Formats: sequence, C-alpha cells, structure tokens
Amino acid sequence: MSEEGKPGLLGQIKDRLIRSKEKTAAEGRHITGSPDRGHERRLPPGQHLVEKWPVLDLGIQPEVPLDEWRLVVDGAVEAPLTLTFERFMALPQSHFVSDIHCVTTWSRYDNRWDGVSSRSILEMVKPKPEARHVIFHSYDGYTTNITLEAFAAPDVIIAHSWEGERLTREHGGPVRMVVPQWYFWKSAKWVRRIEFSAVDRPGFWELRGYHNEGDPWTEQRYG
Ligand SMILES: Nc1nc2c(c(=O)[nH]1)N[C@H]1C(S)=C(S)[C@@H](COP(=O)(O)O)O[C@H]1N2
Ligand SMILES: [Mo]
Repeated sequence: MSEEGKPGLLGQIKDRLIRSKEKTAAEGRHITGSPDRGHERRLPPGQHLVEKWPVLDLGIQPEVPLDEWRLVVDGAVEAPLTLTFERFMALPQSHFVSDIHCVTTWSRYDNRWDGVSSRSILEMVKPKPEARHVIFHSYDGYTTNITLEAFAAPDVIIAHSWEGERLTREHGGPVRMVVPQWYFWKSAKWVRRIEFSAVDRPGFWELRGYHNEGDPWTEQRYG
C-alpha cells in the first residue's frame, strides 16, 4: 500500500466523501461525450463557470509551521534538493495567470499565481535520462502523478500566492502545485515532496477511479 494508506491519516479522512467520488467515477458521471480537442471554446465540455474559488480536499487541512516546512525534490535526479521556506522564497519567482478546471465540473478563469516555475526546478535538479514521471506527495498524505512532459509545461508553478496574497491553508498554503493543463486534482495542495521517477505511480484519486492523465478538453475524468 502506498503511503496515503498509513493508519491515522485515511482513518480521519471523510470515507463517505471518498466513496461517493469513487461511485461518481465508476458511473462515469459528468461526461458529455463532446470533446473540444482544438480548445475552440474557453470552457471545456461539461464545465460551468464559478466566480468564487471552492475548497475541495479530503477534510484534512494540515497546518505546517513555516520553520518546519520543507520541500524535497528527489528521486531520479542528478542534484536532489531540500528547500526551507526561506530558500524557496529566494528562488527566481514566476507569475502566471491560468484557468482552473475541476473534475467536479466547476471552472474558474484568470487565477494569478506567484511562485517558482517547474522549469526553474528542472534546471536545478537535472532529471536523469530515465526520469519519465513526477509524483507529488503532500502533507495530508495525498499523492498524484503526472508525466515529466506535463510537469515541464511552461505554466506549471509551485505557488505560494494567489491574486497577490499568500495562499490560505484551505487552498494548500504555504505552497501548492498548479498544473493548469489538467483537471485540478493533479494540482497537489500542501506539497512536501516532488519525486522524479522512471516508473509511473498512480496517486490517491488515480487509484480510486480517476483518469491517469486528466485532460479537461477530452474529458479524461475517470480511468
Ligand atoms: N494535498 C491535497 N491536494 C489536493 C487535494 C487533496 O485532498 N489534498 N484535492 C485535490 C482536488 S480533488 C482538487 S479539485 C483541488 C482543489 O483545490 P482547492 O481546494 O484549492 O480548490 O486540489 C487537489 N489537491
Ligand atoms: Mo477534485
């Protein structure tokens, strides 16, 4: 069992919420069957626009004191890193604006993120030739996986701020992933470790019926 199965973590998690999402995935709900491969519209199929930013997690919002916070970047890399919050904030900063698409069908346009781009991280750690996948591990025990190619997209950011303010704890602060290309479950909140890997390792929701990728334009909602 992977580490999100540790007793004490899953035990506290809202089992009912997890079961209902698994059921939604098994039934293939929310799929319209009308892909928009060319991104002709701004809103992907089956999505509706919201103004407020909803909170979606497992019911655990870990509190990580900044002086204890670390971000580890390791696995199949030449130069693994462990960053304190101070060192993270001293890295070159990027600013991106992107749309959020959640698999539960809400989308939110024009979110402004400040943080460190995935490309800066790639330059620092230098993935080994065999690295093909990236696994995010979070302080709440959550995990999710993307390909190295998706991680290297120009708008992927390890964000500490949203709309010019520090990310609140409920939205994944101090630091979360933002992977705009995929549904938002790939954007790990409270990220603590970015692991490069030769082999793919499906994460929390991927093991529970969600798609291994998660392209909103072709509705890669469920596995
Ligand atoms: N660590 C962690 N990251 C997570 C989750 C989670 O439960 N734990 N939920 C995911 C899901 S399913 C979604 S839709 C988004 C929600 O982010 P938000 O609460 O900031 O809207 O976070 C993703 N990242
Ligand atoms: Mo989600």
